Parts: sequence; structure tokens; C-alpha cells
Amino acid sequence: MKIIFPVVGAENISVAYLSSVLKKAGHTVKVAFDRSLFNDMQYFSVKFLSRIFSEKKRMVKQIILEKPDILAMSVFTDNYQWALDVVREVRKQHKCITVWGGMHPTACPEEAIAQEEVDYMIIGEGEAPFLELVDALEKNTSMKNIQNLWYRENDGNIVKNPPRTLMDPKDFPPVDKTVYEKFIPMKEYYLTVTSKGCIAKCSYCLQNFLWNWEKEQQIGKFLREKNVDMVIDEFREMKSRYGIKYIDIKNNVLSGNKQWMDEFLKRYAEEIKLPFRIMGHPLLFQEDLAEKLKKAGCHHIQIGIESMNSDVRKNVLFRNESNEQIKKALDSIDKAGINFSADLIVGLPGETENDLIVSVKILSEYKHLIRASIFWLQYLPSVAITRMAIEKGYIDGKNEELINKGLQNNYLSTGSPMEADRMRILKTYHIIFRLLPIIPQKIVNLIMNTGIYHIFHYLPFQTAFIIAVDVFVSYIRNDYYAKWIMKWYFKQIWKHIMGKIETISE
Ligand code: B12
Ligand code: SF4
Repeated sequence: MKIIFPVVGAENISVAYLSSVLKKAGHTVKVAFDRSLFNDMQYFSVKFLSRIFSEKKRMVKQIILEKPDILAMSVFTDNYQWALDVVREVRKQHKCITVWGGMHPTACPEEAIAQEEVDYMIIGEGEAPFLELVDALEKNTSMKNIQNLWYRENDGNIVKNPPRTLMDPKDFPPVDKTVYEKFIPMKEYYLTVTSKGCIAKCSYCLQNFLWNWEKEQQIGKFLREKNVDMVIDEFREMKSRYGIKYIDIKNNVLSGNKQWMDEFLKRYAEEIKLPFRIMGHPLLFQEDLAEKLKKAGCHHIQIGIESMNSDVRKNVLFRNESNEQIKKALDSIDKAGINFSADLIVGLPGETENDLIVSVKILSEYKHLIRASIFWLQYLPSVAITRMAIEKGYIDGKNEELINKGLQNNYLSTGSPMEADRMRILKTYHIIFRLLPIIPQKIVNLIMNTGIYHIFHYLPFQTAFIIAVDVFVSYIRNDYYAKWIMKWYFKQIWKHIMGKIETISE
């Protein structure tokens, strides 16, 4: 069968996994890519520019020309409306079956299956059930025993097959990166994940939902990691195929296993020898991990701090690390000499301006902080913080509907709805955080103690200013990741102007 996965904004790794399994079984798989510049749900969000640079219509036209049997939608909350729209537009001119999967349908299955754009829906892991579904569609056989599958029968009845056991990480398929060759310059930036699950289950994160759901369904172990051989083999292969120069290991956290990390870092340093970027957690850095990472060539650590108010962290975010542990982690990274970015969430219930001032002052101590990344609290469906916010009346039923329909602003722009005044105050801090990596500590203290920073409150275009500061600071601090994205953006804008945007893979 011919299957097309429409993808928006950034590379979607799930699709690369599913593609390799489907191709191995003899199906034709393509990716239709909508760059969605300036509304990519990943880097920038500037509405009026996104309209100018939209390529969605061109992508839809291309899908129709390809006449797929199946449109396969990999859906997270922020692309849910985009996905519904793509199916509607394609089906106006080409009738095809749709199969939906991914984080949003798994977390909000009732919402998704109620849509007429959804024919079949796979909750949880998709590799085996998708293959079984395609087989059943081809042979016109029963779907009753396909675990993880939900579908609508002719009489409108919804069949909800039970979930299946989670995959053993040894059986994770190889990634099929060929579907992205036309769109992503893999040579400069190779994105990968080597595990599923996490060492934590923070209240605002989808891992919170997955942990509860997988436990309730008793379908297996939450944190699963590929073995070191599999990971090194993947990197070696991609190095020789694409000549990759930089690897971003985007696992929720690098690993939950000290032995794995030791073995991996040793072999990476000997066999791969490329700069790499990882996701860290303060609790991983209580011993000598930072030094080991440095020795292995780690170039950048993205670490979640989220808030320096320990009560908010514990009771609202369900994060158990103490302020001392956070400082110890940052000290060790700074001392090892690895550049790092610190993630913070703004808009948290219970967090005060004073807490933000404390965070600014603490982060200003670190020489190797090259980015303080601000994420706006976005209530995701089916996670603990969202339930808590509903119970406490921070959000009402109407907002819950927006959440489940993917209609909130994402956490790069302004997150879940909040009062305009509060948003303006938080944007003021957003600017300060963004400036931190280029201001000496003494000046930061002066700015914060005298209150001069309040002038940012009166800036007419705070968002534009934030973006400009971001670009400037990324260049001054030589932030490889941010610079790569900007370079890619310029190229895409140029291609758009020249009418040379590609929207369908080979
Ligand atoms: C790597 C990663 C990224 C990478 C790659 C994106 C990607 N989707 O691959 C990058 C950095 C680009 C990214 C960006 C974003 N991400 Co992200 N990302 C992840 C991360 C850490 C791993 C995802 C992954 O690839 N896992 C490996 C794959 C193989 O497993 P999987 O995702 O579970 O996929 C399986 C099933 O879901 C299913 N499946 C998936 N799609 C489909 C489709 C069909 C048809 C079928 C049948 C099955 C199926 O089968 C897959 C294989 O088993 C997850 C957290 C997590 N662990 O899930 C967050 C996560 C998916 N990201 C999230 C978010 C919010 C984003 C952003 C919107 C945020 C942002 N602004 O940065 C952007 C979106 C950008 C974009 N335009 O796509 C959220 C989504 C929450 C939600 N409810 O939607 C997550 C869950 C993290 C969180 N906060 O909780 N992300
Ligand atoms: S540590 Fe990060 S990925 Fe893990 S549960 Fe917390 S927020 Fe999610």
C-alpha cells in the first residue's frame, strides 16, 4: 500500500520508526513536509509571517497528486488542528483512509476518535499494530484482534481494542531517515532518541500521563533504553551515510542507568568522536557525570530547572530535587566547562516575581550558561497539573476543551490563557532571562536590585524584542543549535521566495 505521513515544522522521529517497519514489509512510504515557517510549533511563532510563508496548500496539492491509499497522521497536541485540516483538504479531492497515532490520540482518545477525519486510530506504540492494520485492510480481514487499535464500525459503534505489551527496546526498529533527506540537513544536525520513558513523571509533562496509563494497563516497563551497541551502530552508520557533524540525543533525559552512561560515553569517545548535545536532569549530576560527558566530547547540556521555588517544584511540578541539588548540578557542569541551557517554566501557579528574581540571580553565576530557555506553562491533556488546575479553578471547562482540542497557544509563545497584565510582567522577565548569558553577574545584580529591569515592561513590542535578543545572544554565545536553526530558516525563506520548496520525499 502507499502510505503518506504529513509532517509539520520539524522532523518527527516516530514517523522515521514507523516508516522503516512499513517499508520492510514492502509498502511504499513517503513524508509530506509542511515547513510551516514562523508557525512551526518548535522554534518561532509569528502569526503574520506564517501566513506569508505558508506552504500548506502546496503540500496538500502534492499529496493529492501522489494518490496515497493511507494518510498516516502522527499527532501531538499542537499539530492536532493542523492534522484535521490536512485530512479535510486532501479528502476534498482524493478519497483515502486515515490512520491516526501519536501522543495526542493516546492521551485524548475519545476526543480524537469522535472526529470524522479519523478512520482508524492507534493508541500507544504503533509499529506492530499499524502493520497488522495495513495487512487487514489489504486482505479485508477482521480487525478485532489488533491490540491498540480503535475504529468506527459501519453502524457508528466504536471498537476499542485493548492495549498490547510495550516493545522490548531490543526490538525498536532502525530509524528511516531517508524520508527527511530532502528537508533536513542531517549533516549539520542529527536528531535522535535512544530511549522511551523517563526517570521522573513531572506533573506538566506527557510522561506523567504515560506513566500512569502504562501502569494502569499493566503493559510493561516505563523506562526502556536501547543497548549501547544499537546506539553506537546507529551513529556509526549515519556518520558514514550523511557525514554527520553534530548529534542531538533528545531523550527525555540521557539515561536512567549509570552503567549505561559509563559504557556509552566511553565507547562514544573512542568510536564516534563527534560533538553532541544531551538532555539532562539535576539528579543525574550529583556525582561525576559532567566530567565524563566533557571527556566524551559533550558540547551542550539542556537541563530542566523549571522553577527555583522548591515548594512549587515539589507540590505543583512533582519534581523532587532540592535547590541544593540543582546548584550542585549546575556547579558541576560549569566547572567541567560544558555549555548549557537551563529550561524554566513561567506562568506557574504559586510562583511569584520574587522567585523569578531568585532564578535570575542564581543563573547569573554561571559562565557556561549560554541560554536560559523560557517555556510558558501550557496545560497538556490528561496530565496531573491540568487536573489540579481544574480542581482548584485556575482553568474552567471551556479551557479544558481548548486543551483537548489543541487550541491553546503553545509553550513557545504564551502557553495557556492568562490575564494580559500577568503576561506582560512575565514577558519582562522573559527578556531578562534571554539576556542573562551576555550580562556579567555584577550588572545583573545591579539591574535586579535597583529595579531598572522594569523598563522592559513598557516596551511596545516585547515579543519582537525577545526574538531579536534571542538571535543576538545565540550568535554572541556561539549556540550551535540555535545558529543551525537560524541558518536553516534563512535557507527555507530563500527557497520559498525562489519557489523551490520541496514538500514530498522520494
Ligand atoms: C524527540 C522529541 C522531539 C523532537 C522530535 C519531534 C518528534 N515528534 O519526533 C523535537 C525537538 C523536534 C520536538 C519538538 C517538539 N515537541 Co517533542 N518530544 C520529543 C520526545 C522527547 C521524544 C519523541 C519521540 O520521538 N519518541 C520516540 C518515538 C519512536 O516514540 P513515540 O513518540 O512514543 O511514538 C510512538 C507512538 O506515539 C506511535 N505513533 C506516533 N505517531 C504515530 C502515527 C501513526 C499513524 C501511528 C499508527 C502511530 C504513531 O508510534 C510511535 C512508535 O512507537 C517526546 C517525549 C516522549 N518521550 O515522548 C517529546 C514530546 C513528543 N514533544 C512534545 C512537544 C510539546 C513538542 C513541541 C510541540 C514543543 C516545542 N515547541 O518544542 C515541538 C513540536 C515540533 C514539531 N513541529 O514537531 C510533547 C508532546 C505533548 C503533547 N501532548 O502533544 C512531548 C510528549 C514532550 C512533553 N512535553 O511531554 N520534540
Ligand atoms: S524530567 Fe523532563 S521528560 Fe522527564 S518527566 Fe520531567 S519534564 Fe518530562
